[in-house]
Amino acid sequence: MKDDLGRRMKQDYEDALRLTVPRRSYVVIRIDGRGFHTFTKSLERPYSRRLADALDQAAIGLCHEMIGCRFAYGQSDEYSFLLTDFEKENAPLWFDGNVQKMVSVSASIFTGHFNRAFGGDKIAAFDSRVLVISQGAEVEKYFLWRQLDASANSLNMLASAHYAHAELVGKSNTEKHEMLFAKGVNWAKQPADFKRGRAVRRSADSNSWEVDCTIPVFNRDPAYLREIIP
Ligand SMILES: Nc1nc2c(ncn2[C@@H]2O[C@H](COP(=O)(O)OP(=O)(O)O)[C@@H](O)[C@H]2O)c(=O)[nH]1
Ligand SMILES: [Mg+2]
Repeated sequence: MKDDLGRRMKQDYEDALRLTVPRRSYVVIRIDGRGFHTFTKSLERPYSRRLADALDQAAIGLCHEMIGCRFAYGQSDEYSFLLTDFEKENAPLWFDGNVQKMVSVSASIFTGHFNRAFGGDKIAAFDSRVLVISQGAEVEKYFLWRQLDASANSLNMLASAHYAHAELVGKSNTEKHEMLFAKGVNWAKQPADFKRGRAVRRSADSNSWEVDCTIPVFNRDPAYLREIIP
């Protein structure tokens, strides 16, 4: 009776929402801080090293756990992970591509590691989403897009550290650069990882994962991503 009931519950209700990532595709998982506009209120502006370090620790923790993880890229309150399953025949796909497992477990591992590394009383939460991309060139564009977002975010963060919100409304990027310049602040001279983001890559012996804080501008140096994306 119990086995029959279980089988029926699974079939009728669990299987109904079972979504699976297709094999031999590029899979990207992006994790983003929930309501971090509020969570980061008391943190250093424009760039909180404490926040970046905790995000990096969480990303490393997740890279260790995910099967087929190749690379991770992080900026602001987010991290994107690239997973593949096609370098070898029969290479496994994390949770056999079960989307619900992939998003829930990635968010929970990342959240656990982040909160341990960050400390403090407040509990941070993260959402997670899975993207399937069929072409390597498009994966490159994906990471290009996130890095463009890093530049835009860092300019906005820098501007809002020197000007009130009302003064910045409707201002173009060029105008923001000029306003900062008027106060002797140069966006170009800010730390490279603040402007470009950070990567987590396998170490040379490929036994561990390490943070790369000196990544290039992907647009200018396409070899960096092309070396990583299989
Ligand atoms: N103080 C501070 N805040 C940051 C830093 N990096 C990201 N943030 C905040 O994180 C937020 C992330 O944006 P977004 O994900 O779009 O907004 P959310 O929906 O509130 O999480 C930004 O609005 C910033 O306020 C940082 O280095 N220092
Ligand atoms: Mg967020």
